[in-house]
Amino acid sequence: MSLRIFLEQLKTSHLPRVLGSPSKLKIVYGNESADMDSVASAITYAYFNYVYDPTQLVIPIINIPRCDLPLRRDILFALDKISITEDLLYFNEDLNKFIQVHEAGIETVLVDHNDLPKLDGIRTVVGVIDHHADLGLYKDASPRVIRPTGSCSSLVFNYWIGLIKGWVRMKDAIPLSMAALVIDTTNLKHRVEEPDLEACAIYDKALPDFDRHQYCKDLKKRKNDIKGFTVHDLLRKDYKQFQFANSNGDEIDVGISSMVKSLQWLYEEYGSQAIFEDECAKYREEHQLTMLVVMTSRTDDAGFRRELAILPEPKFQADAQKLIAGLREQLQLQDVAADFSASSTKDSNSTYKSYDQLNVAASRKQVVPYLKAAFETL
Ligand SMILES: [Mn+2]
Repeated sequence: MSLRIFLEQLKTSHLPRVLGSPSKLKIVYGNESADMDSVASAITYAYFNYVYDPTQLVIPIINIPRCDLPLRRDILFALDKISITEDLLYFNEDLNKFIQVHEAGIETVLVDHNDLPKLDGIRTVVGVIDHHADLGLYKDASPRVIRPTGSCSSLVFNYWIGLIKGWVRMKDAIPLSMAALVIDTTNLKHRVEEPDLEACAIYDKALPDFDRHQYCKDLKKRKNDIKGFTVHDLLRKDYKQFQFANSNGDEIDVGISSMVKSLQWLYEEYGSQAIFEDECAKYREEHQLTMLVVMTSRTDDAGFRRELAILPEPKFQADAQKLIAGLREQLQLQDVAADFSASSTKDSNSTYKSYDQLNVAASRKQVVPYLKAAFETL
């Protein structure tokens, strides 16, 4: 059995057999950023589940529209390494179809997130494996593994190896688990926790000739390759949306896009800061957001660096400033140098504001709970 054969058989015989049957359909899906970790966690979970018990099927779903996969060049590269092609995968539009045709209902396993699924018809969460802050939901789910790790894929692997007992039958999917691990931890250099080391020790034993260092470099190169992408492509390439509520009953919708280039690079690449802002404003309107946040990260001569930019809708501008004031200390936000913004042809009505984020350890995973807490006190 290989991962490819599993996916082929799923498509041609298993899924047609269960779809529309009187028993529940079980799916596993990662978070809406559909980054390497979410994709690897979902696919490996489904495969290991099958290796463990071929009578219990779980369908892996990639939590984006099919047309968005080509924006993720690192994922295409990792999938290609184990001969997985896009036609063997399932996306949001496939899930919508399942919800419509499968009246018996759908059971869901969440990997790489632990909040409420947005789609109706998949409210029954039966399993959770995640490394984000525990929201305390689905206390009866089994498995329910939520703990900090560099990569959620490590928790998925460790969970299943405990049941399968031995990596031999899991070996075929290890390059995919390893892709998520090396991307999330820069080949064990950052944010590594015990479960990552545990999983990695087995990966290295199973694939002794595999050059992890080179694999990490190859993947990062593709992840950072945004040649030919529009600003709109970049905004949706690594995007998550949240709804926060405060005690007054106000609700805000906040979208956060992560990008792998500096703001200055983006302004130059797309013509000017004004053009970049304009595209962001269009995206904010398209998604009906109260505020769009852009988080950048990159490594340059000064080391690893982050920036944060906000673009609130005009009527939220004053509150957005208060929110930022609440985050300033935790994220060590600093206003960008004056000459930097003065050089742009900034429209005086613009609500755009950007900051250097000196707390470089805080990725979106940390920023979201900070934002949530700051809004609660607003
Ligand atoms: Mn993750």
